[in-house]
Amino acid sequence: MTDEATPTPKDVSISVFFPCYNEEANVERTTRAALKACRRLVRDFEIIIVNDGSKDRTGEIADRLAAEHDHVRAVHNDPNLGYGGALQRGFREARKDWVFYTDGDGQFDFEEIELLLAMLDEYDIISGFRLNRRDSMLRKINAFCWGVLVNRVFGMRIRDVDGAFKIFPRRLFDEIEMWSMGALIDAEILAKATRLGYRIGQVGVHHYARTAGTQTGANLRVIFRAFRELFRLRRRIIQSTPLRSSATPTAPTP
Ligand SMILES: Nc1nc2c(ncn2[C@@H]2O[C@H](COP(=O)(O)OP(=O)(O)OP(=O)(O)O)[C@@H](O)[C@H]2O)c(=O)[nH]1
Ligand SMILES: [Mg+2]
Repeated sequence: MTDEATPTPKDVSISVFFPCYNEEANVERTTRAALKACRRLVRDFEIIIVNDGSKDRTGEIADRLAAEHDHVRAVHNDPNLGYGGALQRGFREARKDWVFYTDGDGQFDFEEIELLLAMLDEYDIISGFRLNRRDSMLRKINAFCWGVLVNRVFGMRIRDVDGAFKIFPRRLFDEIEMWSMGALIDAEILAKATRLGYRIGQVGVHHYARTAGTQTGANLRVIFRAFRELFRLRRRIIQSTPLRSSATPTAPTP
């Protein structure tokens, strides 16, 4: 008898990656969660741990996990390149038809990739928005204002631009160059994809409190850098990225 709760793995090939900066307390758990979800959900996958110049044992643990599991690869930025530099590395390393990324600290549930996969027939990109953002009120207000600004600046309507739970067709990264080394990387990619005519679907996903490791994403240096980059980025994107009405769809994996 077939177990109805376990879907047949979907016929897609997917690279799953997550950036890790000083995540020695999380990287193993995150990798195991990614493996479990991918085995259940997709036919063909690779998992890429992007160790972003960590000063703790993250790199060593990532290399051990890669040696233990055929589907796992570890890549290392040395030195640390920042959040944008880490995402860029993951997107460039991806070899499968689709690329999914999330954070390496376990704040999202890999099993919810299923929600994104279910929308791939209709959209080119799926962007997850946090249903129950587990952050302080101040951080939520900052993020809301930042989101309104970014959407206005780039003419988009994305509910959670920085929600780290997105899937892209890999061919997008053959079409665009990525410049942002900081927190603006998500906005940059979505803005370029929008101009190039990629259809972006959105779905709510759950967000969990960080249970280990230290928070760095909200520090002031990161926020100031993002503001400075925003307006420079807008000028450069308008100059360099053509406006197209629709993108070529990703062919299903044979
Ligand atoms: N802050 C930061 N994170 C990086 C960097 N490179 C990779 N990362 C990873 O990017 C992900 C997001 O960073 P977080 O510090 O968790 O940001 P956040 O989720 O906004 O903040 P928290 O509430 O602390 O979890 C984590 O998996 C980090 O390990 C970097 O240079 N700086
Ligand atoms: Mg986090």
